[in-house]
Amino acid sequence: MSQTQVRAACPHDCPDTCALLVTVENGVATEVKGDPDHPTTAGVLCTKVSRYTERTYSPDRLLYPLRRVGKKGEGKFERISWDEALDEIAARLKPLAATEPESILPYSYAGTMGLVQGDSMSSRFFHKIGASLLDRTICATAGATGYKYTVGASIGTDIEQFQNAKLIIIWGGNPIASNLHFWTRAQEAKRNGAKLIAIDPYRSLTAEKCHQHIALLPGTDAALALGLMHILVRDDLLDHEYIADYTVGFEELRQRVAEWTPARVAATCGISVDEVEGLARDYGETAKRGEPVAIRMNYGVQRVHGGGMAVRNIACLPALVGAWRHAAGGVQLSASGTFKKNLAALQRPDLLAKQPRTINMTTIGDDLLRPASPEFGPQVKAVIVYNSNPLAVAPDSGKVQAGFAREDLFTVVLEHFQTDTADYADIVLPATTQLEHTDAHSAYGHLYMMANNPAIAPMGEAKPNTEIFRLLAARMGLDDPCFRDSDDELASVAFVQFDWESLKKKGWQKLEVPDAPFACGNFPTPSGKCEFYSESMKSDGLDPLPAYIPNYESAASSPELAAKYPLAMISPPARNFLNSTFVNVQSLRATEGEPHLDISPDDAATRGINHGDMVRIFNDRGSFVCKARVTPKARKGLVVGLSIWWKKLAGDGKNANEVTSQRLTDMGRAPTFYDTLVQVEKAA
Ligand SMILES: Nc1nc2c(c(=O)[nH]1)N[C@H]1C(S)=C(S)[C@@H](COP(=O)(O)OP(=O)(O)OC[C@H]3O[C@@H](n4cnc5c(=O)[nH]c(N)nc54)[C@H](O)[C@@H]3O)O[C@H]1N2
Ligand SMILES: Nc1nc2c(c(=O)[nH]1)N[C@H]1C(S)=C(S)[C@@H](COP(=O)(O)OP(=O)(O)OC[C@H]3O[C@@H](n4cnc5c(=O)[nH]c(N)nc54)[C@H](O)[C@@H]3O)O[C@H]1N2
Ligand code: SF4
Ligand SMILES: [Mo]
Repeated sequence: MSQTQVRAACPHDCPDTCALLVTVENGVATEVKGDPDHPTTAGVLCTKVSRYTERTYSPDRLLYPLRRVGKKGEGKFERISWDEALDEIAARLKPLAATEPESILPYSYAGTMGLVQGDSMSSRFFHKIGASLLDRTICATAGATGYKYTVGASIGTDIEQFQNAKLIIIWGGNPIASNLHFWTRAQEAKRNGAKLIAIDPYRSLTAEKCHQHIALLPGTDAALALGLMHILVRDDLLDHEYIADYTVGFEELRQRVAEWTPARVAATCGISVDEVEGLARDYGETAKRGEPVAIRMNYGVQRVHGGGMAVRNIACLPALVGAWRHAAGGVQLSASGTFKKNLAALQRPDLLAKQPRTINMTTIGDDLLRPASPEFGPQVKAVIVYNSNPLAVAPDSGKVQAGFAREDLFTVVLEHFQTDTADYADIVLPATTQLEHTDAHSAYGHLYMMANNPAIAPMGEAKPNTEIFRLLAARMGLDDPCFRDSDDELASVAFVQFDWESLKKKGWQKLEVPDAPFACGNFPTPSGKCEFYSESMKSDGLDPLPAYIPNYESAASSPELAAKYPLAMISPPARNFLNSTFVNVQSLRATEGEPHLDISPDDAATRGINHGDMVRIFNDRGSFVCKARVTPKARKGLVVGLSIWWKKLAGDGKNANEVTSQRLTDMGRAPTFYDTLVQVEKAA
């Protein structure tokens, strides 16, 4: 019997990007475990990925190309050969590429975060044919933009420092579910005497385990941060030297935050004045004592109208109190900007003959239904989906579904499984999983470059995304030599200055960066300082100072809508799923049970809803049905539907995105999933 251990990396859209060790016996992967030597993984994987072999060897894996034989959405397909599949796709795409290439749209996100199987050969292909560009906004661009205006780039506190902080604010994140290895560090900090505070409208698994939980109304974080700044200034809990040396706009900021009295903030956020005052004191006084204060901000704060501004306001806090002086102080939203990725070499934007239009993935519902027009350009006539499941994950799902149901739309889906989206495909192509292909990874929650070596041969006739686009390029007659690069050649240019051969052997390698990135300023902003006042925002038509932008949908900003739909709904990640990935893994779905809606005892009582009742959640965009859990975890006025369910695995074939909207954030053109008013009633 032959047994080997292969070094790999977790491909999922999770900040932790764990280092994996895959045990292979006689060509079969028998175990996937965490590398004990990798400092952040420390030998531990989440339940999802410790079951990765169950997913890879699932009897439901797509193993052959398929052609649709039923109606769109019905899920009836026949097996065809790769030659037939490629011929048919080329025959459909060629005339479009020759006449109006922008009618072809790639649709992809982060099914794999790999730099090779993500966007390398695929981008080259779409660039060469002149397809529409996709604005990949569905997750993080609001926050990334707000952070960039303030700090300069997605660079922050190293996860490997958080255990040394004396105060950790977990702001809009649920790390027990979505950033497990950060939670390990926070626990260590707690054992070392740190206080943990969660800021979250919902009593999440994480909020439950912190010393304090501040349950503000969704979308009011920007106001809370303004209130904290007000108190820090009022009580002189500031690091004047840091402010003078490494920030711009303090005087303007001081005037702005004067308006944000604790009483006004408390009323805006739906919390008590004591909570605002106490949080400011904890933060400012701990910093004043010279102890590290750290914020783990996460994406939960930025899925609302003013999400970019909320991130910007929070990102101002560490500079005010000089928290950046400490390696364990500051804030982390994403570490992705620390990596020097070589996207131009991977994706070759130089292959573009001219700049095509850009379509925002968040508004795919409307854009698939849009006719040709001078402003929009040609109607979308072909969509190639890979690494994404838009039918389940994109907002305003009724429209997304109607768009994909268009008989005249040609849809190709590259997938591991027959997802909701694959049901609408004309051609489905089987893709390899992380155990079956090569990749190079950066991360957004730690500072290691990672290598993924293939552990097993591709299942059935599955092929890596890269190979599929290589074959398609050949079928389309694209003969540029760049379409012949192997996955190893692609991986070897993934980063600026690194050695792929040695990374492959070692599995991971830490970036060489200072422990405390902004201890002495050096912010990558235009001024080189932390920008309380931002000229760039001003020239982009935004308020140059921290501000509060209320939700589109709230009692305060839209009272008429709130009269009809009085409950704010959020739909953050379920612990055992990863977006819509893993929903079809039986053991993980069994742990999650079935789709639920958490509703407060008060809101349930006024609606005659009992624990376990089936309820209908609705607004003008749509509705879905699931089981109510009456629980004080949801504050009054809030309902929570942990996500993202496959529609076809939910009782009524619908999920939370039936009611979310396609409206965009204040900056970054991102979705507003958590800016949604609904009504809830007992289902008939
Ligand atoms: N297990 C698991 N892990 C995941 C994922 C998954 O689906 N499952 N998804 C991955 C991806 S793609 C991402 S982007 C991250 C997302 O994970 P996080 O960055 O942690 O963000 P969210 O899950 O959107 O929300 C986290 C918390 O924010 C809260 N929240 C909602 N609205 C607000 C608000 O207005 N203000 C504040 N302060 N809090 C709010 C929610 O109640 C939730 O508890 O996790 C990644 N990790
Ligand atoms: N209501 C609501 N909606 C949300 C969110 C929310 O919190 N609430 N979160 C949003 C966020 S943060 C995000 S990031 C998006 C996530 O949206 P997506 O990035 O679309 O994530 P997934 O749903 O996990 O779908 C990824 C798909 O890629 C496939 N895949 C994985 N690896 C490969 C591969 O190598 N090749 C190919 N061809 N396919 C592969 C998987 O099988 C899976 O079906 O959803 C967003 N939607
Ligand atoms: S999903 Fe996240 S926690 Fe789980 S193995 Fe992958 S990187 Fe690690
Ligand atoms: Mo995300």
